[in-house]
Amino acid sequence: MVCSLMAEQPAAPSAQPVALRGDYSRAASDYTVDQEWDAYLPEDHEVWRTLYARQIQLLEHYAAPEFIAGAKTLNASPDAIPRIDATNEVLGRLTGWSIVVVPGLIPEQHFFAHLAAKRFPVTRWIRRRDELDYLAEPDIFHDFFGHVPLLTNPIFAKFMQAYGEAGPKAIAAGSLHMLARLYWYMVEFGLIKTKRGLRVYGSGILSSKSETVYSLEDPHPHRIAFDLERVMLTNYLIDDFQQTYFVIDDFEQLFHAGYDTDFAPIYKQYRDVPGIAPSAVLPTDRLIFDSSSGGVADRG
Ligand code: HBI
Ligand code: FE
Repeated sequence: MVCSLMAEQPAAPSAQPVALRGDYSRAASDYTVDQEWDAYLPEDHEVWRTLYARQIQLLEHYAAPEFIAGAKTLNASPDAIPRIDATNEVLGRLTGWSIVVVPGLIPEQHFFAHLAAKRFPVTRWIRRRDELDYLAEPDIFHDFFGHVPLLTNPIFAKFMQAYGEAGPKAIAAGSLHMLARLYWYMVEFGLIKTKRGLRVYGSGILSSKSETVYSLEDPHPHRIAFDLERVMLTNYLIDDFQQTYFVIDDFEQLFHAGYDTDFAPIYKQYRDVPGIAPSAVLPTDRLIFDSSSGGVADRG
């Protein structure tokens, strides 16, 4: 098991059900809690320090420039779990987004409502030292380090808001699984073309040391040019490296797909169509081959 957020998508096929770890007893009706920063233990901050140190040095080579810029702007402490109040002052000025602290995974409709209101839910707790590489639920390292940097980017932030706004209709249409695939492949595991070759922007990748390297350098996974319907039809596995990564040209492409699309006809058209296997390559796919010496070549 290599991905750091096995239970992130409760509806996904999972090897086994996961008992949620957070303390939900003091959560408000929108599932928010106080961060209670002073209650973190010294070993919690030490785990943050370890994870931060090994991921930050990977960013320069692997992460999208927009992600790196966002991480720099947020200026999270390498040494201690961030104080969410302080982050919110920076984030609010930039894109009007804020972070709310939650006990862990929250029900979909609440998750969507927060995003639609430009609030990103970040889990309060951090993993233990014996779980640095494997985690069954998102923790504050995944949520904060992986997701918050791109919320400083106005275009990406708008996509996230549009995703939240799309939630209730997907639930009503019985098509949550199709919308969730968009989040999975594009928010958690997305790649992007840059002038210097492929880079990672997906949170699930960038909060995992091994998948960061694997996603760009391993010859096995397919890297396929983004196509909204293709993504929304593709199944995923949540407890291993991805077999397919989808590649966007830029964040505008993602934003337009999320914002200008009426998903209702897509839900209807594909209602009874089985999902595409995570390992499949279709004749219509445009495969992306990266030449690390600069430039991205399209073939297929
Ligand atoms: N809750 N805290 C949290 N974080 C998530 O990423 C999350 C969630 N609840 C539901 C959910 N994700 C997904 O099922 C939706 O994106 C579909
Ligand atoms: Fe996530």
